[in-house]
Amino acid sequence: MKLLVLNGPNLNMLGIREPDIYGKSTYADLIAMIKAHCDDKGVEVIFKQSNHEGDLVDFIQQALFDKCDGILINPGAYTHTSVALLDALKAVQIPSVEVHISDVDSREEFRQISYVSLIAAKTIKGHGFEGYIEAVDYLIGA
Ligand code: CA2
Repeated sequence: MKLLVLNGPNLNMLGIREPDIYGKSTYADLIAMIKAHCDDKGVEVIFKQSNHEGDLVDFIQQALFDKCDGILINPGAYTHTSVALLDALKAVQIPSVEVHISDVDSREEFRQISYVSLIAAKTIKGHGFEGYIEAVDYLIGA
């Protein structure tokens, strides 16, 4: 079992700004937490982050050639705008889970639109970093 964990724009800033919304822990802390959980479950995991939409599309396509069994994606603000990410996820036909650290439903109206949710098998919102662990468990069928 191999998973891709893909984070979109500004998630590399975790712990540096807006701790009231996204918490005090850093992107490196997030990766370490997911890696420890995957090691525990015997799951191979690849981590990618980019601030660029095209890079994220490339990483999704690469998951097909890397024979990934699942994609965990927090598309950041591209959640609310990107048909390209939706099309890429549709194209690779790899089961995906959409994760949002914050509860997007209780924030601005524009955050309540998600193109990625049209293909994601599950969307987890507002569970903080723990949402990524829940997504791993869902994809591995734990
Ligand atoms: O709640 C989430 O995980 C989001 O995907 C985060 C995105 C936001 O655009 C989505 O609506 C919801 C933004 C990520 C920005 O992350 C930052 C972290 C620390 C400091 C500044 C931004």
